[in-house]
Amino acid sequence: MLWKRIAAPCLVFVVALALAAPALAAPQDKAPSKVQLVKLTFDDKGYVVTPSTMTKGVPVKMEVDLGTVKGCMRTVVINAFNVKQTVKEGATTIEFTPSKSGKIDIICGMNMGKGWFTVVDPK
Ligand SMILES: [Cu+2]
Repeated sequence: MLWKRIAAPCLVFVVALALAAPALAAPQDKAPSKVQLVKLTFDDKGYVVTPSTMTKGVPVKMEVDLGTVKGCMRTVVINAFNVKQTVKEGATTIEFTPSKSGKIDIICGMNMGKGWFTVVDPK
């Protein structure tokens, strides 16, 4: 019977495809590397980063609070990571990846406002 000779290999092929499909469909890109969310505010002493410790090599999203960070303080400079960004309404996130550990300074564009945070090596 001809149909059996054709159907059997066909069936094997279909089963093999079904088994392979989940592997093929699995996303090839790795899970997105985690992001460190921090907040930048300003008090009577200067910039305040919360939390004040970040991990080296992990991308940072720094959300700037326009309610306390005002005027020229909105030009945020982090020389260690080549960051110089002026935030404004609708664009309050500063993104960078800490490439070295230690005490990192934040200053405003005119070197008036000051603050700092700490970067630690990954565990
Ligand atoms: Cu300033």
